[in-house]
Amino acid sequence: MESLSFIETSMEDKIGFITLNRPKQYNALNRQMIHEIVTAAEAFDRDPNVRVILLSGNGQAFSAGADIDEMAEEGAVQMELRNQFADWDRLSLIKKPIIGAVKGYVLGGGFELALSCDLLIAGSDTRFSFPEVTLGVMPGAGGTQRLTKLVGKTKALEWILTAERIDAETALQYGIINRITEPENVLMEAREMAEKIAAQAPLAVRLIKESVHKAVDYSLYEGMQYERKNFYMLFASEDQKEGMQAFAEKRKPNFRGR
Ligand code: CO8
Repeated sequence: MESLSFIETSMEDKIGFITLNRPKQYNALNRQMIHEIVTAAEAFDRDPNVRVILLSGNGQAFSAGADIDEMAEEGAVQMELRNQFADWDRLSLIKKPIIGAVKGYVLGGGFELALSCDLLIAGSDTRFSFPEVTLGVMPGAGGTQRLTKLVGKTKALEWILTAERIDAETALQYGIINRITEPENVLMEAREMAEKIAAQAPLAVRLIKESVHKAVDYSLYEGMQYERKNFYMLFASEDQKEGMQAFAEKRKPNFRGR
């Protein structure tokens, strides 16, 4: 396991683990920490031995959001000049699936980080919220956009305007998370899901992720065209031949990601 300043990383069974490691501050996200998360995710994205990325947090909470001490000193011009959210944009470009294993508080920027994952397993104790409005600001790393696209305008407005805490059951009901489990089992469940995905053909997984994400932004027609191109592209892969040959030979395929 590699320990950076604010995160830990490791790799096992084709899964790249990124663990937020600032438990005394409920994994509050400072700029350096976001940079480390994204840099680690990009390294796993490039590593052919990694097929899925699993993001979790040490301690009781996934993350209590942006580091308020750091944020309190910010100025509008300096954030613009720094291109404050460039790291977050890079996170959206990760091609491999990211599974978030969350528990406890998932607040503000922590909620936005969770919404940047492709799949979410949540502990039954999880509380999601956007408390920015109580601090005189608003979500800035995609919260108003991603939550609205996920649950619709009605609930997004209610939750972001009131800073109400959403429990795991409600999050499941609105499709924010995939599954609920006991908090102590969150990592294990996420890992089981990661293992299932890691066993599939990596190129297919990659293009499925890309195509489903396009469905959120594209018209149905554009999305169908995009899907079709990706479908055709998989027939240029060795794994397509291997997958179909293995089916005919009644054996398990040996996917190699090419
Ligand atoms: N930033 C900095 N420190 C924090 C944060 C935070 N977000 N959350 C908790 N901490 C620190 C506390 O200051 C405290 O430190 P210390 O022990 O040195 O005093 C320690 O963590 C423990 O916290 P509490 O004593 O408050 O513990 P409680 O169990 O009483 O309460 C809560 C836990 C409910 C999580 C509470 O700490 C809280 O409300 N935290 C703030 C939550 C919040 O408002 N988050 C949103 C921030 S705004 C935001 O995320 C904007 C996103 C913009 C883009 C994203 C950029 C990354």
